[in-house]
Amino acid sequence: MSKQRQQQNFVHQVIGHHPESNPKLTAVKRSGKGIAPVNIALSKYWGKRDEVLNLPMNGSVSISLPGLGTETTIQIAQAGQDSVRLNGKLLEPSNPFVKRLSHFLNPFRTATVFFDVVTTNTVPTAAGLASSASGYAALVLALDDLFAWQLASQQLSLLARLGSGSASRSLFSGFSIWHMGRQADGMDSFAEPIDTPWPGLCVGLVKVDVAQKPISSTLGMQNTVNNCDLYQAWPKQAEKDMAKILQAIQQQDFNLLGQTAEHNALSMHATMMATWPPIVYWQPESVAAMQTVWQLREQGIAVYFTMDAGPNLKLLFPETEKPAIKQAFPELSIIEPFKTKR
Ligand code: 2P0
Repeated sequence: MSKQRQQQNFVHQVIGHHPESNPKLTAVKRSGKGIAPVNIALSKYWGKRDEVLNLPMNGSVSISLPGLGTETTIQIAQAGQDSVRLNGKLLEPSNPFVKRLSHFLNPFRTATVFFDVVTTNTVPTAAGLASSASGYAALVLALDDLFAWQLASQQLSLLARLGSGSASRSLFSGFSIWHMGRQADGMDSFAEPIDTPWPGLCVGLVKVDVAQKPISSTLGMQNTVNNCDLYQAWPKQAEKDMAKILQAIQQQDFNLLGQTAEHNALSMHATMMATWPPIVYWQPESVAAMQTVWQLREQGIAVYFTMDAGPNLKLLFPETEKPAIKQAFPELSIIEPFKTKR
């Protein structure tokens, strides 16, 4: 079966669409809108067991960052092609971002239907946070609105996963868990919220470099899975780490959370470095920031870091450590995921 057909079947299975009649793919309003936050994995997703359906080798746990994310509107286009406006700028049809988005939208239309997509990241570009997770989550919410499917969050997560694995976790606030699933059809690989808040937990963004990364996560994972012997150990560790992160959340055990997240991130990067050709996202300033974190811990300050497929660090620390952390990282942007707005 072609890749396109496989993805189409998956989408139809999720939205309950019947090929003979397509009421599910009729826009019921002029435009649909969706908003979704970015998320940071505490126990990471690295590696796919199915590249067509974006099925992960291991489960992952994340935390969403309120106020940082993507807002997207979608409508049926009058012109005979898709158009994408990103952060106010109309992109060329040949732009890889447009191509990926159009490809994602294919299962949601017949050959003569095109879409106008307007998407804005509320993540300052300078924050160095990836936006494909919030981007595909917001797009799926916008489609749900346009077609009035009123899908449950589990279904929305399944659809977002098809756009970008980490997008499956971006439909929720607070902590989320993405179950790896076991089925070949991918219907059991979705994320759901973990309903335990953690008041006082802080996430700090250390910006080392915000330029486009040299190798995409998608390609990085593919190379690691195919060309790294150490990778064999990864899925097992990831599952163990996920259990520890869940325990830390339930017991509000900050050291367990931080230690596990930092170890998990470094282990993931170790598999990348042990790939050939090597994948190293770190820069000298990334290592300098790690050393600052380790020095702070030696001084008794509770702070840990995690890192994704890029050179920037994300710090984890309790609110009580804010003054010391700010002193060591004067430029730090601090987000408090569980702080209620006043
Ligand atoms: C994560 N990352 O769990 C891991 C940690 C990066 C490092 O999910 O190919 O953009 O679109 O499924 O979701 C980034 O990978 O990759 C990611 P695709 P995605 O957050």
